Amino acid sequence: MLNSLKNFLGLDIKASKYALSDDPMFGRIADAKKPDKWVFSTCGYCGVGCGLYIGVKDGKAVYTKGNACHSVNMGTLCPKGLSEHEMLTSSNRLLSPLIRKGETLEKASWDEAFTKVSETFKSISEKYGSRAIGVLSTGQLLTEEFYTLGKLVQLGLRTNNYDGNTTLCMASAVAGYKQSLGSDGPTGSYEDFECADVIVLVGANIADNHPILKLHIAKNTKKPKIIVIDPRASKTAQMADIFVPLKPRTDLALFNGLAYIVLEQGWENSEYLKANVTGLGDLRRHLQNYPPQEVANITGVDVKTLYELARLIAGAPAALTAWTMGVNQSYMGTDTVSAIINLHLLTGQIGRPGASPFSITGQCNAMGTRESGFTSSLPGYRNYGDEKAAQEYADIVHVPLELIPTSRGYKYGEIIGAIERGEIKALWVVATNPLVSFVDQRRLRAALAKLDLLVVQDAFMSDTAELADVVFSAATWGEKEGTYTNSERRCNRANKAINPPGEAKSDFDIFLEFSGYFEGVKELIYPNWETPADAFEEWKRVTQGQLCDYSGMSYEMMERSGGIQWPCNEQFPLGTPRLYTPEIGFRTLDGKAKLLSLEWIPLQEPTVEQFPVILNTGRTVEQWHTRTKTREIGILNDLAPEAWVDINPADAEQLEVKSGDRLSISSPRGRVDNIVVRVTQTVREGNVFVPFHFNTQLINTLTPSLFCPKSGEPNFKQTAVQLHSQKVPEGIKMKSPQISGEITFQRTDADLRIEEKTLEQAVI
Ligand SMILES: Nc1nc2c(c(=O)[nH]1)N[C@H]1C(S)=C(S)[C@@H](COP(=O)(O)OP(=O)(O)OC[C@H]3O[C@@H](n4cnc5c(=O)[nH]c(N)nc54)[C@H](O)[C@@H]3O)O[C@H]1N2
Ligand SMILES: Nc1nc2c(c(=O)[nH]1)N[C@H]1C(S)=C(S)[C@@H](COP(=O)(O)OP(=O)(O)OC[C@H]3O[C@@H](n4cnc5c(=O)[nH]c(N)nc54)[C@H](O)[C@@H]3O)O[C@H]1N2
Ligand code: SF4
Ligand SMILES: [Mo]
Repeated sequence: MLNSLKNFLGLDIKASKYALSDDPMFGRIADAKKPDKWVFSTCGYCGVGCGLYIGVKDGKAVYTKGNACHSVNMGTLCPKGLSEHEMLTSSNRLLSPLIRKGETLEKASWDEAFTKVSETFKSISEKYGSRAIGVLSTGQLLTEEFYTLGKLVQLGLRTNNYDGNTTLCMASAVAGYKQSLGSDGPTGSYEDFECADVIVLVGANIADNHPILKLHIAKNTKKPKIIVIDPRASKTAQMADIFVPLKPRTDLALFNGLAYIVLEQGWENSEYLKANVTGLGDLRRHLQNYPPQEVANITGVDVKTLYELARLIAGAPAALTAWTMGVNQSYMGTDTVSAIINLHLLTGQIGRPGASPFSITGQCNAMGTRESGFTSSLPGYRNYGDEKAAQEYADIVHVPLELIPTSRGYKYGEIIGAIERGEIKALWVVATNPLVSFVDQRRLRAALAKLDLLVVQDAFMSDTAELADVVFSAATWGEKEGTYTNSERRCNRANKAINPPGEAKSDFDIFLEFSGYFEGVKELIYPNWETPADAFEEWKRVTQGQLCDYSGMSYEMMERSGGIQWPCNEQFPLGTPRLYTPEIGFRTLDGKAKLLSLEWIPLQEPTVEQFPVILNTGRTVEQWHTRTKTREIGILNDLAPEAWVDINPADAEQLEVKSGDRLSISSPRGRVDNIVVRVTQTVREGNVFVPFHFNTQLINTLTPSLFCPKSGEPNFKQTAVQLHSQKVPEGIKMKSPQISGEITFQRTDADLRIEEKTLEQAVI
């Protein structure tokens, strides 16, 4: 409550020309904005899953306020959460369906839009087969909507060429968990940040991207050792006790090296290994290829630090490793995830408070689509090709077994390839904006131009919607209801606070109504469904007995307790903080976790004379992805209105640029101009960092079509590029390669401990 009041104070001062009075729930509020009611909900941006209230006045959302009683955020919100209601009234909202007439998109009725799309889907199916329809979705719908969409695509439209932006994001974590532990599912809980003795953050810049997680670290009374592994001295690196600025894309070798040292020193947990894992002998042999000096050469992390890291992780009563995109977005993302899990298995750092290999989820409901979405697995973490599982699912939902797909269709990148080849003729894009977020934009744009039909379902006029033949106008967060599941498997309520604008409909209603345009489909897959609650009730039955068991949950219980962590069932009626405890076994056939022998591979697009610099891409706290939601919100956009390039002083000097100048960046795939220079020690020589949010400086023009073969996740984080100064007409180019020079990361604040370290030369 104190936090709530503090937050409001800021707003009150700003609005001081208005009269103030007490709100029974939240204290002093300007009368002009004083809500008539507060609606319980959950943040719709990132996977932290903060609990909040939406303040509604005269049918409009006027406030967003952290829920002080919520275990995830304890009353606080980051700037995006605090201003979330503002995006609802953005000028770029879609108010009705649209159909393309020549060059322009014109307003249409829902019946016209549904008829046009269903007729085209049917004729394409008849002519080329149903798999000529592709669907791309997201991690930002409600679970009830994901489940409804999955059934429509797989059982109604009968195409398995269905994937989502989660393949740009969490797919490597999913595939890594599966190959090591037998199932997807983040193993830990936020409370592990509160009780771990060692916290390792790998390729995870939580200070910008999951800011509220820092509160859980702050609650840790053990003064945990914080280790940050990132080639860039991110804001998160500033809070590290040990900052490990490894060379880009060498994490797998680093974790293999740490595993080597653990075994060499006898620091493994033999008792745990004997009872719980297979593959130790093979791993021991395989790791002989990763002795410390070799790993130091690959990673640029010195041998002494390697021993120190291994000792800290193995010796800690409880160690937590949390990772995000620096690990997942890689051509060896899946195996890097498994290398992290290997180390945790070897040291028995799993299944206990504070001990976990823990992926932090990106989007608000990426978990919901992983579990229910029907893309990388059958609903409820059932595997494709498992006949028993398919039969079980068919029986629960009363459909013939023949309808259940026996294999996964194309992954995101493969869908684009199939469009290029003319194999996929129609694409339905739901709540994702590939024309900013996917790699190799020129290639993507050319592929999309080949489609017979592009349908985009969005709440805003996105870059992709602008290109569509038909647009379905969707409601968004605050205008519809259902559940989100966050990084720690906590399922929470997101309630409807206001009506959608114009004729926009909830995604749930769109799927239900659209299914009625295909004969017999609605009756078969949505028997008597009317509201999202109907989908949730079926979802509970579908998950009963599965690892992601929702059967013991209810909406009412979620609101009362601020969300519930699955599995929640008769055995765990209040939910479960962590997986793979003595009560929850591994989901492999023999019930044991697998130690895997994993090979590090050098950069797949190495720097060359023409492209001597490594481009790293990522995020900033103020913006959300492709900015459809954040670009009109003053407190966010004013702080980060355009892209910038972080460049090391030595490189800046060579290019003769200073902060505030403009650069162009080129790669073998294209060129991006007009990027503001920020000279900084946070990036190493030969490396630059650019946020990917901005269509004005579309950085994914440069990124390669290079994917993890197991997960299909793109390698967004390393692109070989050339920098061109825009100060002189011809431009000055970077010379190649940079051989000498050392980078020193500076202390930025007396209170923040960051090790002053010298780095090995950056260019690989
Ligand atoms: N403000 C804001 N918050 C967000 C989002 C947003 O758009 N805006 N998006 C949400 C989503 S969907 C996601 S997926 C998360 C992403 O959250 P993060 O993964 O934290 O975000 P990124 O900035 O993409 O990348 C994280 C870090 O990986 C580092 N990195 C690059 N290459 C390597 C490498 O080879 N090894 C290692 N160890 N690290 C490397 C980068 O330098 C960067 O600091 O954020 C979520 N939260
Ligand atoms: N270079 C580079 N590229 C990256 C990344 C990177 O680190 N570097 N990160 C990747 C990652 S991790 C991710 S997750 C992706 C994100 O990439 P995208 O998914 O393309 O990004 P968003 O802007 O979140 O797109 C979501 C879309 O859904 C719409 N929307 C919002 N709410 C609703 C709703 O309720 N219903 C409907 N129908 N639509 C809605 C929004 O307006 C927006 O157009 O970007 C990836 N691209
Ligand atoms: S940390 Fe994530 S969930 Fe929490 S308020 Fe910020 S964006 Fe929303
Ligand atoms: Mo993501």
